[in-house]
Amino acid sequence: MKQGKKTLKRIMIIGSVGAGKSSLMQALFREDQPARKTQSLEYRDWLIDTPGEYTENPMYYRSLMATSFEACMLMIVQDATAKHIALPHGFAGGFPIPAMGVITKADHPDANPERAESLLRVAMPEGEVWLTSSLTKHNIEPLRQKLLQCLGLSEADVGEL
Ligand SMILES: Nc1nc2c(ncn2[C@@H]2O[C@H](COP(=O)(O)OP(=O)(O)OP(=O)(O)O)[C@@H](O)[C@H]2O)c(=O)[nH]1
Ligand SMILES: [Mg+2]
Repeated sequence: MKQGKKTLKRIMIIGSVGAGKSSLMQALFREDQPARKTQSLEYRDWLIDTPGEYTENPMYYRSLMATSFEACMLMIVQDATAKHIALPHGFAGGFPIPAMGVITKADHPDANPERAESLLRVAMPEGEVWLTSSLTKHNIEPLRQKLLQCLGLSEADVGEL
């Protein structure tokens, strides 16, 4: 293993309540059980899941910022069916790490990926945007490979975490 468990930086997931962050995390971990409401910061092997309230309430921004020092990438999750984004203009620029966007619920009949991308661009003017579905698993495996690459981990490393 290249990095010890204690020093491994993780991917930090943020986004509105119900945006699909925990479902996405479980899909990325190849797990099948449905996500439960996230109550607090949840550290997994190479990801940090956050409650949507942390994204929606500026009172928690300080906590998000502090947690981001344990991460190497900010993943901003946007629900493809949502008409708003909870984050202010240029939010990603306030973090010491690069950001990427992930649009969830691509399978949904009300999904509007173009709208979701333009909403994401409010908070995150630069960086890759991926379209996914945790239900159909659209783009989940390619995204997993991309994230592991960012973390400098191989599938064999992940098995050892
Ligand atoms: N159709 C569809 N529904 C999804 C998808 N991902 C999540 N959902 C649904 O969206 C709801 C919220 O999903 P969660 O993963 O719990 O959302 P979250 O962002 O973790 O929410 P908080 O923990 O409250 O911040 C659940 O009912 C999921 O089943 C998806 O890709 N497609
Ligand atoms: Mg959650």
